[in-house]
Amino acid sequence: MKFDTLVLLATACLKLADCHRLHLNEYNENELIYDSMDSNDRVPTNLKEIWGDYWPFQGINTFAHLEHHECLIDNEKTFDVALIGVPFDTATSYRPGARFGPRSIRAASQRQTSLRGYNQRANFNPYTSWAQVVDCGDIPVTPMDNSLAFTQMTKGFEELLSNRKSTNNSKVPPRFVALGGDHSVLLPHLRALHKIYGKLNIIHFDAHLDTWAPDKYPSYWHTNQSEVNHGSMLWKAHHEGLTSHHNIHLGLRSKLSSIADYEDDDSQHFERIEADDIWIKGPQYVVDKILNTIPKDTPTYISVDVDVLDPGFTSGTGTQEPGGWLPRELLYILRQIEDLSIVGGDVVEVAPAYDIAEITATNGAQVAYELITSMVKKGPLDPSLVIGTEEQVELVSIKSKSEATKPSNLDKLEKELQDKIKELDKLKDQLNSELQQLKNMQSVFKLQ
Ligand SMILES: [Mn+2]
Repeated sequence: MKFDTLVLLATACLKLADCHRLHLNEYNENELIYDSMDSNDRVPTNLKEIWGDYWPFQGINTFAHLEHHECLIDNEKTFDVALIGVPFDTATSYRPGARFGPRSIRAASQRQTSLRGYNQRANFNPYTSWAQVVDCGDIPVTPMDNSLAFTQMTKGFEELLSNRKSTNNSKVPPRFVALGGDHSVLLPHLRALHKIYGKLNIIHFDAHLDTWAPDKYPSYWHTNQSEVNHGSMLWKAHHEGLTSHHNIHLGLRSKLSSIADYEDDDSQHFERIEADDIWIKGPQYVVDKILNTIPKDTPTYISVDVDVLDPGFTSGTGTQEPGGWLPRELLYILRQIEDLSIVGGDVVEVAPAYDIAEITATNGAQVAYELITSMVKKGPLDPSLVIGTEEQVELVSIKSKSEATKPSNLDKLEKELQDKIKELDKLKDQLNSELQQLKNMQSVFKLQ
């Protein structure tokens, strides 16, 4: 390169730098803000307006960037629909890790904002309608003692449902979409809802029955607490009298102990939709079956175990079962049943340690969004659904009194069976301890 070309280039570079410096020298913060505002024809009134707009990947993670209320601590604030995390997973029978579900679902929900919250499947934006929708944070649950954990969860849900008020009608409590946690977190939620609404219809999306009696998990060792796990909580709910006679499972395909599992399930008043029904019999069959099973104007709970979806869409869960639903099928069905009286719901079993590229958590966040959409779109709950604790106690006692004087044949049979099971359990314990004694004696003889 010639010398004069080099000089020319150097001069040009210096001029450019000069220009740039000149531009920086002219930079004025106020001008920058007001210039751009002038061009948009508006003047900022506060700092929030200037600094409050996040891109979806920015800011602290609450669900869908919703306002965070510390709902368990603050009993003054009112709200209508809320997310509540339940980070508990020590009732899991296989892969643990769902205690990290709430935070992973929150992280995966970040592309939901009130500005982009319009649900085109529902023609509705749940975040800009009548309802105050908030993120209540988590129930602090111990990972060290399941008995204590269930007390904490039960008290937590009772506090939220019995002592918090909705904005619309002080007699109707807010509604919650719980983020699990393993599936057993449904039980404390149902206990608290039962105190408000009485018996609940359960719509249960899951690969598994979850109505298994505790003895379907055979073990010599047993406590009351060991009865409750993430495959037996619906059995427990039935035996605590929390569920109605109108319940349905959807997406079933798990291996069974035997067909007797279905007979047990029948006795707990569940209809069953198998995973294959959705493509063999079609989505309309599934929708009709739900709407024919669940009475529209009675309190209904929707529980979604993400393992209802095929493992291709839910690697991040504890008990995968091949051959599950597509996310589009689940979302479609959820939209078709939006007109039911949904008093609560959950998304459970998201275990992010096994998740690939946030796929499971993103599906979980979408399900929570669909549940919120349905709750808000339907409008405030009919106050007549609320039975209330006192009347509820009276109703239950009247009912149990009449049942005590005139027990049906079925009730008698059930009682007899339960007594027989208890008797056999005792015998089993006795035989086991005798067997142990014999073994001990045998080993002593061997030693001699
Ligand atoms: Mn489950």
